[in-house]
Amino acid sequence: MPSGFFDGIEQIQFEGADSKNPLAFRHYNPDEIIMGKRMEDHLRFAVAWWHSFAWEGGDPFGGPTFERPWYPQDDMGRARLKADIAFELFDLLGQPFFCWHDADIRPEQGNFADNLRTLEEITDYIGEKMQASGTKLLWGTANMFSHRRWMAGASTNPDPEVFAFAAATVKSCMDATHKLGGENYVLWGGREGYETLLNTDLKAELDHMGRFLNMVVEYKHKIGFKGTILVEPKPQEPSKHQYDYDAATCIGFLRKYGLEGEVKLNLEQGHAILAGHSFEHEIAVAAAEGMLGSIDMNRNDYQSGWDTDQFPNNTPEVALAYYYILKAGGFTTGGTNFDAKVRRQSIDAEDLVAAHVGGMDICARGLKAAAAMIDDGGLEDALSERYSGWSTPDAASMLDSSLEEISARVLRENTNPEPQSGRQEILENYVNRFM
Ligand code: XUL
Ligand code: CO
Repeated sequence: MPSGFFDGIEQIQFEGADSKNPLAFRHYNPDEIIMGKRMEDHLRFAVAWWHSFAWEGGDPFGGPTFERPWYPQDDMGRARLKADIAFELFDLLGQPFFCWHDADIRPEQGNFADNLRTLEEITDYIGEKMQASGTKLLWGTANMFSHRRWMAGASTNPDPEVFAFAAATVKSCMDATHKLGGENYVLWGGREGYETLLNTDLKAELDHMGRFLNMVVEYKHKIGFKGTILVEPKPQEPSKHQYDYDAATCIGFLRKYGLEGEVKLNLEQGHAILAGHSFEHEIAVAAAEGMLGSIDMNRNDYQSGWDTDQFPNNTPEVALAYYYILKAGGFTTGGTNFDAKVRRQSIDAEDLVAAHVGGMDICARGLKAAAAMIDDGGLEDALSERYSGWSTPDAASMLDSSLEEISARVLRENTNPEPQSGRQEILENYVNRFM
């Protein structure tokens, strides 16, 4: 028996670019073949349990605005109802995956034993629903930032008992993810950072975080979890300074603690913007190191400077992100998780559906534009042309020589390179042809 929450909303269909139906896909056509692969298998969409079902519509100036039948979220019966309604949304959208934090799916009981018991109970319940619907788990993660115990961090907390609580919590979430066949396990260090250096032993905290992540990898192998461990960079918010600042910082951290072959990155559009980067920059940095894992798709409000987690609605931005993902070979275990929430005034069930429909459509449109650019090859040709000087044997051998040898040659040949145009506007105009 359906809950009635989505009454009046039919399963979303692909109706093509000319459709005027606000609850239809105009571009997301799961079976359409793009570069030899089904669109659904390229994009690997996931719905985020936290934004769609756990967030109640509050902001710093006011409390909840949403009224949902599964509130208050402090009881197992309502946690099960929330799961029922989540799978009703999945059935309407037909996206292949979802993601959760432990605290999204089970009530917070205030102690570890009860949190573990309720997590195990809801894991089994969700497992049955997954069997019935075919929707899969892209990743699970632990919420180690909301409850007050985490206020000074989880693995970086000055109190070893909080480190221990974090270790136990992550173990329970990895077990649940493994049980549900999750394809990745994510760690986002929301409070793994600091508010003020005056009370922070930065080196000790980094060492604890490095050891913690090694324990996660050791446990992954111990239980035979075949998914990918992902860390998610973000420069600040909630901490003033977060250790996983951006992709480059995370890559340096992973190398320092010997994890470069074990852990990849989950990159989020809004976090890239907060770090002063474009999304495609973060994707390209991770891809260059073979560490591109998965993405959290959203956008920030560009005026506010906050992590507003809005649904994506800008095709050129999304297209460039997928361009660099396709160039890197596309997703393996990763996918496109909508780490995005409807606005505080969007209180209807229809808003929740429409937000995902629009987000999926924008991503599909971006993917098609990205694939068309790859197919056309214009950007790749321009790159080859720009770097063609490096394909000569003389240029290549320069990298194996020394400053003295190079300097002697520059003097001998009296070289004086002629500047070349970077052709930025021409390339930007080229990209716009595909939007
Ligand atoms: C917060 C954020 C998280 C992570 C998972 O900014 O992005 O939702 O994706 O903990
Ligand atoms: Co995220």
